[in-house]
Amino acid sequence: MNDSKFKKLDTYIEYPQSEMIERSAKYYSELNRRRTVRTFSEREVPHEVIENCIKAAGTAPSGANMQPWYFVVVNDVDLKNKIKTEAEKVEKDFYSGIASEEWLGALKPLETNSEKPFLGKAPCLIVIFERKYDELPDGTRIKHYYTKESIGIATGFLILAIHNAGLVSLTYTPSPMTFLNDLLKRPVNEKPFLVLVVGYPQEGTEVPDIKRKTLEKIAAFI
Ligand code: IYR
Repeated sequence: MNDSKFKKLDTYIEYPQSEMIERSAKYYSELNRRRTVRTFSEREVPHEVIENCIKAAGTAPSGANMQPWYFVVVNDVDLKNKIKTEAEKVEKDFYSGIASEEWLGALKPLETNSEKPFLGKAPCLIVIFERKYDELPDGTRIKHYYTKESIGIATGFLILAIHNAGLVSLTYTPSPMTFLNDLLKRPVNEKPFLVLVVGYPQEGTEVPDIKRKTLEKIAAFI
């Protein structure tokens, strides 16, 4: 039996070259105004927007199309505060011992520390889990491939979807993150990948005055 089913590619749109150039320039400019923020307003975000953004993330390409991701959206205030408490515990260890002087030096311009008020304040935390394998009801394991690459791409899609919707986000990675399995009751085949903090920026939010590397520094055309 041949179970490989193909259908016609009926979603592709070709643009005239001039339009391609204009669209690519506009898209760059749109992405270039995105900034990661660390101070959030408490204002609620529409649930439907978050659903749409996660659907957008779920369109990412993945190894063998295994779609090895799971998104847990945390709006519950108690749960957010529990995440904050546990995250601040691991951050205290990080800032007061685990992190090398070199690492702390690299973080200095960002002015981060072990306190993470945004985890309690932002309306929405999207905890992204990497699913190492799927399990059928009979216990058979379905192996996933290139899970890190796949989930990284999906997370990128999510960040851009959030930006496109007019919200801001923070890619937050406490280490270790295993407390998220316990708090969110996720199974052992899921590994926390990243916490995407989502919401509106707090009024008067400031961001570090950083520069992006130039094209010459990030690409070669040979
Ligand atoms: N998780 C810590 C440290 C940290 C690490 C990196 I790499 C950053 O880009 C920012 C922070 C914290 O969030 O403070």
